[in-house]
Amino acid sequence: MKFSVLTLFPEMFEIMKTSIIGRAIEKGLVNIELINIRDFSKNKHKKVDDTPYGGGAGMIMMPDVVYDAYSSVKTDNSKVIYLSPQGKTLNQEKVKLLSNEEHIILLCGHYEGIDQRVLDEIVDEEISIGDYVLTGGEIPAMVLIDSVSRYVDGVLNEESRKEESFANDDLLEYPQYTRPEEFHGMKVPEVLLSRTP
Ligand code: 4G1
Repeated sequence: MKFSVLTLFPEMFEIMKTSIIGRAIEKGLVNIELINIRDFSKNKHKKVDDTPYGGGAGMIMMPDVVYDAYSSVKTDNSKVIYLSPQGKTLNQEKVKLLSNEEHIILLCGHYEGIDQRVLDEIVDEEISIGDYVLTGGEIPAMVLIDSVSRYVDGVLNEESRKEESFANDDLLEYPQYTRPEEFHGMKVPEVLLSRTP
């Protein structure tokens, strides 16, 4: 499964090379292509944003720069997702559906957002990770990549997969314990002691 991330801060995604997703990348199961939107600025100062028509605070990302970044990665079977607080909130059902996509292009906003015209032209779907204010769409993009990649064949070990259909999918799990049998005076429930570790 391939993700192409359009962002002003590609370095933020280095963290994805660690842990389970990192291993999936090494195995070639997941491919994360990072596109720095700033590379598509035609301006000599590499400007990517401008003041909003109608006034107001902050800056808006310019449509042409975003469009050119998009054009550099789009194929005939790409799905373009704009991470946005206005989108429908991501849930596990949506995560599963997205795992069937071949190529997902993730557009990350910064400042006060992106010029509406380029969004109208290129975005297939707007998705939010929740109702709070963030400084950019990068962390939401990583949340989506992490949650969707778990469903790509071979990313999780067999154990986690089997457990998944019973426990995680219901988002209902029992409290978990490991050694020691007693911690700060609290014991592992008696019923669990006859079973591993
Ligand atoms: C108005 C939160 C603006 C934020 C109302 C969840 C938040 C992307 C998300 C904002 C963002 C509320 C998300 C806000 C996000 C452009 C740059 C939008 C960052 C931006 C409740 C800033 N899930 N936020 N605006 O946070 O991108 O996906």
